[in-house]
Amino acid sequence: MEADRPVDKLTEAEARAELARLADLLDAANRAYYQADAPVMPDAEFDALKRRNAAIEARFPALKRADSPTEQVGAPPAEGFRKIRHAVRMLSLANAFDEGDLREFDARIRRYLGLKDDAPLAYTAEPKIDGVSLSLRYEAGRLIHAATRGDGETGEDVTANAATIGEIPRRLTGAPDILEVRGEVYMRHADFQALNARAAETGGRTFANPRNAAAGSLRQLDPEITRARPLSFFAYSWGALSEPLGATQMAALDRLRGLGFAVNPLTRICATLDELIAHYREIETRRPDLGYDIDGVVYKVDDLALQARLGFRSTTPRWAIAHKFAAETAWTVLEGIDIQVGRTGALSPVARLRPINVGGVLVSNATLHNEDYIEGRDSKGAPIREGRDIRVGDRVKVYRAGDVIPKVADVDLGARPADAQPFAFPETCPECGSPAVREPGDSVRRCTGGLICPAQAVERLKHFVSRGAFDIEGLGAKQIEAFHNDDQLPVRTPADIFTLEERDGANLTRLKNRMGWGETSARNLFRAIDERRRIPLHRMIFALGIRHVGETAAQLLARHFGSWRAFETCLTGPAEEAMAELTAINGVGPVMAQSLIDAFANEAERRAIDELAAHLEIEDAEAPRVADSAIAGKTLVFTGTLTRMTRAEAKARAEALGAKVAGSVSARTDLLVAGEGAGSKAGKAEALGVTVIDEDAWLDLIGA
Ligand code: JCF
Repeated sequence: MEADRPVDKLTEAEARAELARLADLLDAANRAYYQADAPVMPDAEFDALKRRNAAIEARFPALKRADSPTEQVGAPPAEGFRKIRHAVRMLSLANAFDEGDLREFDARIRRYLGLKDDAPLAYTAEPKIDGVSLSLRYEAGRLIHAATRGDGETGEDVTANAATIGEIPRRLTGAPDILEVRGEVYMRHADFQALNARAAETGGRTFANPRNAAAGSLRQLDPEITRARPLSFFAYSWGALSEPLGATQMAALDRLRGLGFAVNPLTRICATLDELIAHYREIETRRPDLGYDIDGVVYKVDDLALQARLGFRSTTPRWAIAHKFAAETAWTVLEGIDIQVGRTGALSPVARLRPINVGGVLVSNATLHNEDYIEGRDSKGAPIREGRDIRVGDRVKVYRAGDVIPKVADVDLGARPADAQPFAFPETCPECGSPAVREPGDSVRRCTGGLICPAQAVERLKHFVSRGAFDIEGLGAKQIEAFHNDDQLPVRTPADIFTLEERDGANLTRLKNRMGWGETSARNLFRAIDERRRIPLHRMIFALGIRHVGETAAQLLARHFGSWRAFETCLTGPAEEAMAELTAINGVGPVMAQSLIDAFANEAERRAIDELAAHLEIEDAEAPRVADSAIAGKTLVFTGTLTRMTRAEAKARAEALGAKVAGSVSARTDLLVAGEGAGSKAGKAEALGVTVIDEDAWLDLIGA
């Protein structure tokens, strides 16, 4: 039977067979998921199978199996590792996909530093290892701990496991007193194949690729298992240091090599963009013979003093970029198109594909973006793929670049079945039946059901417990799914999470009997929930899942308002005032502002937010890190030409010291920095009684 026969067309016998098939598939997926690091299908696919199962059960209640997947909560969470807070944040890298992105990266850096196009600016270039990042802390030459990246701020303590890796020294001689070495744990192809071969012989579990094998091996609770796994390590960066490792990236890497770390031998200094590109091509050519997986080339500004001036955006350094290898493509059959409903109600078409290997990864789903894309038009109505539409049954080209979601890029009209029909995009929400509408100018059709739409409610809850939000250990997407569907202990709104324990009662009977949790994992869950009754303001704002408000915006808002009270007061006050205050925040535009105002104006949303807030102690936003800096909390305006740093750098410096930078002088301006040739702004500032200082005074002020 076809896997995606519509549920309402199934005969009873087919339904019985299909329920058996789904029970097997879901059980296998669940096991793979909970044994970690070997998921056999994307979450979205798992969710879709689960929904199909529920739909069949709803139509044939008598066929519901004793082991029905509907009754299964995801397995209780694995015992955790201790958490380690990184002394210096562990960063990720921004991506470049082509030479244009690379030229832009270089131009941005030159602009920021005020360097001419032809001024010398050297970069390092090294292969980007496809493994797991790890931070090693040494004190007085001894390995003190090893932590995974985690969310960049806090990682998992895998010290015992890291200490079993041959390429990670336990002792160093001649090292700085405090030294944090960062790098990538990975598995070589030969080791990976041998490991899988052994596992297959002994009936153990095999891994899909070397990256998963490395991740799974590093995150073993028993270090003896890690010891038996052949892991390797390349050092490429550092965190806290008691003294500098060198003046340049390359010198620092040489020092690490001298201390006994493996540094990738293909790391080079490149003096020009052309040299970077040449080295990229060289690495790409050698990629098949390296013996380990890489997914691009990392470029870094070599001069560490320049790196320090460039600093960071929210999660990535300005001085580095990962140049990813070009995408892989493959042809397969489009077996179906499903519509997924996201957190903000967006209806996303997902291609169900006959599974196909695309550059080493088995792909069975891909995005089709939106209805215009399926029809062969872009958002402005211009043809894409020369206007060819995409139909179920078509032979399609699948495109996969790095870790982004694969997409359907093209269609082979010559192979189109005679009976293939144009895809009819639904105009009602497949999850709740509410009208799905497209606002003029929006390429996305959205369900208008809001919180009454179960799909939106569940996605909102998943977002609520996700990493940058409440990040509740033991309460992930799978558990949310189960709790949401549960008729005895339902979690329908975020506030419900905080009443779970109370609702279950002292004996936890419902959780234990009905949902299959053990005493310990239930207690751990409630402890993890209790830990989040105190929450930093920025996490609270991000967790609300308001459209257009991502992690960075939530940080900006938290820093601006300082307290939940101030944030809420603004958003529940007169809309024009809220709009004016919000859009005055650097980085907040009218679209985001309107989205915030709308969320707080919606009665159901408001109720959910108030009920949640009643369970929480929301911590005020941290005063800017440098609260004692002379300009913390002040509003600055720059005018005229600065000679020692660019406007961009001055602005970033001021913001890092807790100041706000405005574009024009007003009564609210605290300080005007007037460079050479300052004009009318300086006059206006004087008229308003605003303090005006010159560039030298500015440099003194920030201690430059
Ligand atoms: O090889 C890597 N995966 C890799 C990751 C190499 C680097 O030089 C990196 C990195 C992540 C962050 N450097 C940074 C700063």
